[in-house]
Amino acid sequence: MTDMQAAVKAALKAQAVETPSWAYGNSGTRFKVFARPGVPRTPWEKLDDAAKVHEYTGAAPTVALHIPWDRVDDYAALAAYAEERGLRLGTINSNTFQDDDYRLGSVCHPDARVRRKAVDHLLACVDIMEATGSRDLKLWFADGTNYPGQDDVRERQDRLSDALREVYDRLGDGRRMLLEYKFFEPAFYTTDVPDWGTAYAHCLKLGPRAQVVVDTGHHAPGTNIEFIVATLLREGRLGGFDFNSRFYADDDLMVGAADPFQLFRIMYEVVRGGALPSDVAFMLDQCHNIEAKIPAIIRSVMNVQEATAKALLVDREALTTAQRAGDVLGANAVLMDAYNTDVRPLLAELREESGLDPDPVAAYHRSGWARKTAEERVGGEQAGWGA
Ligand code: PSV
Ligand code: MN
Ligand code: MN
Repeated sequence: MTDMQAAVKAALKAQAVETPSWAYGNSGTRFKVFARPGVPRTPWEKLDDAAKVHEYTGAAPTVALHIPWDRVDDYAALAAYAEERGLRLGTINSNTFQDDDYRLGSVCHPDARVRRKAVDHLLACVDIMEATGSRDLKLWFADGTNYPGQDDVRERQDRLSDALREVYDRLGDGRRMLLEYKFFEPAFYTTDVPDWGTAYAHCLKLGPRAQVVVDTGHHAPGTNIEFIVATLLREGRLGGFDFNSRFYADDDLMVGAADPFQLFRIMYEVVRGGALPSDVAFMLDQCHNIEAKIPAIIRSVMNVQEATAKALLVDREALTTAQRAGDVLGANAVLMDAYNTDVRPLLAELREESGLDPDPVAAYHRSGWARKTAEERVGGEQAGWGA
């Protein structure tokens, strides 16, 4: 084994991908939600499924919660349950978008009563973090307007700023606030946190524990996401990723499925930016509408690993030499050589060295978990996006 291969393996061994609780539940489009036998009915059962993903990949030790989709009476008990399964509870995602009161927004709403209600929810999430031991609070706001003149867009920024300040000041020691942007939807004219620049400006004002989250599905077509990643890393403000794939808009398909080359370019900037390892959170934010959920999540973790492996294989010295010499094609060739490397044997070897099956998807299918859960999880209501 060359030094390079050993270094690549060590970096891959240390990489962890956080899976989202909601990806284990049913989801769909506004046209139809296709229910699947065996889908979890409770947050506890979602953790049972997440444990399978970690068991076969060895790379998914934490699970993000969405509040109130994952509301339980005792969050410390949920954390203990996760621990018994070799997991930890991860990022707490707030939800200020599924209440009638939020028709005109949440923390940016023109009515102070609604703003108070939204901020109180965020503060409740801060309390939950203390019970779960979560490091990160992830905020995404559906706030915005649909029509020119509907509200004062500058004043909405002031309201947002006040809300973020109150929540930031309540964060416990070592906790972080991750602010997620999205350029449209559900609002279509203005969105109150539409882009990394707006998120970054708020984070900068708040303090160092406020960081930007890049959801790969939240950009206009053609946006150079790796440039955003490079910039945020350079400024020390990249909190993490919500990984998924898009063909059109916020499709939430498996990461690395629509555009594996883009994922590689993003991971190259992560490696280049010295962020592997780092505090950057590598999270999935996906919904599996027509496919089996657990194998899709396993595949997604593998896709992140493959893109990372290729990024780590870039011959940085050769690249720098070509870049400094102005060798346009030579530099491009160095990058493409790494991208075109088949890293699957390397990852299979790595898994075997860690006592895992080299083929996590096949191992999961052989386990009989899908059949067992379909037989056992009968009665009750299956979890779904929004429940
Ligand atoms: C919004 O589109 C988003 O990406 C946010 O992260 C939400 O919390 C998540 O989707 C819900 O699926
Ligand atoms: Mn997201
Ligand atoms: Mn999204």
